[in-house]
Amino acid sequence: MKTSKIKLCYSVISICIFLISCQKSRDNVPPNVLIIIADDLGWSQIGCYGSTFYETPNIDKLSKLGIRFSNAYSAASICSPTRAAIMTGKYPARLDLTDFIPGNFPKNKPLLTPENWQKFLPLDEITIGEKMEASGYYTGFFGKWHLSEEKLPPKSLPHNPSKQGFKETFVTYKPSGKLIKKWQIEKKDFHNVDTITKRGLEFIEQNKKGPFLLILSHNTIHDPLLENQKLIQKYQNKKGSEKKENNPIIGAMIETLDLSVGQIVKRLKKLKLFDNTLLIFCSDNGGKQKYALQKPFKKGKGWLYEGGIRVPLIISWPRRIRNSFVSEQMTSSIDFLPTILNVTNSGLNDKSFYDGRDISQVFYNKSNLINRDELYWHYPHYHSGSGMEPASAIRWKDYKLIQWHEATILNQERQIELYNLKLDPGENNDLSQIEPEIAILMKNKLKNWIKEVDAKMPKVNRENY
Ligand SMILES: [Ca+2]
Repeated sequence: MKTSKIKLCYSVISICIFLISCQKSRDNVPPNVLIIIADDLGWSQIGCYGSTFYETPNIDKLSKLGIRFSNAYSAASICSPTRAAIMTGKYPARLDLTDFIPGNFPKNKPLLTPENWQKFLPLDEITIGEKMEASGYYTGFFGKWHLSEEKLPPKSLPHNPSKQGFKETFVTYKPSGKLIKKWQIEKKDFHNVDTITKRGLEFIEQNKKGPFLLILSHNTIHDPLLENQKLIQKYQNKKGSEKKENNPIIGAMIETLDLSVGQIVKRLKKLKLFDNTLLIFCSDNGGKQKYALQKPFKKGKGWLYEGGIRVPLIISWPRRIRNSFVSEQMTSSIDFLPTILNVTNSGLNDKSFYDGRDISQVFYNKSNLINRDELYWHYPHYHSGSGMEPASAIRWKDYKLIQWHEATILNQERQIELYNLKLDPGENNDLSQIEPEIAILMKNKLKNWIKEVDAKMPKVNRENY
């Protein structure tokens, strides 16, 4: 009797050990990584970020399964630099890739902007594709790249994603002028959403044994404003369509994007891959103010006010992110790469330098925020699309300081603006005269950072102004 009890006890213990080890080995299976990048999608243009006009049920559902970040930033207020930051984990200023490619060509401005900025992502930069490929991931990139010197083949080919660690690639372009393809019109796939989605679904299906890194980089909701007429009508007839923050065509474009997210998630679930897929949904910069106000924020794409750089970010990974929550963690596109390397165990012997931080602690323990006080931006150009002028900015704790280079270099008034974002997210009350100690502290931090990353600065235009 006694022996059989001991035997039973041993069996129970063995089963427990077996189950624990199974769970452990299951937890150690490297996750698939999927990054979905929306183009020019504003912080407030999604249901779960507060919009009652735009309909995003699939993106909202994703936020209910993971983390919705309320303090996420794009590394820049325009396309190419943010994309370079996602690829490398570095500040665009450190890469010297500070404007959209090919950039602006302003004339007769008070400042001469740097000319020799980096107009493609150099091949010797080690990208997330290369890192993940080296650690056994199969890599795919479908959609907007915008890190080559020229848009179209054959001139784009030397710097396209196929040269930066992505095995399967398909580069798409926004529908404008010569770039619009016949099939985009015929199939009413104006912004390539269906094409990118289809390629994504095929990739997932073919690589279901994993692990894979897949980047779906959408051209939508970047202009031109084009969508299916019926869908536009739905939003034209909707309550609130007359409000300046709501745009029916943008509404239709966002719905199409949201449907794509839904299709991708559905396929991951069908293949039982969703549980162990780290899915990052983000935007490359704020929404364009010209088309819709970016309430509650000031301005939009192009600007270093919150409307240009505070962006939606949702991360889900059901196997490790067990509870859904909203995180106030301050984070930026530069953090994706170090975070992904860490959670996939791809960065174990990695000696590379990143400006970004691994924020995965937030995944496992929502109260354990990363000790990150500062983020920086540098835009030494004039942005003709939005009216933005050369400036740099720092977010430090709850404060944001913007330094305007024209006023600073020409010794004019209003060189800096200071805001407390917690109290004043709309950046309406400039505190630079009211809290001068904070302003000086942040100005010095910004100055040191500009020096550290060797950021290129504009100069006085003595000849043409
Ligand atoms: Ca963009």
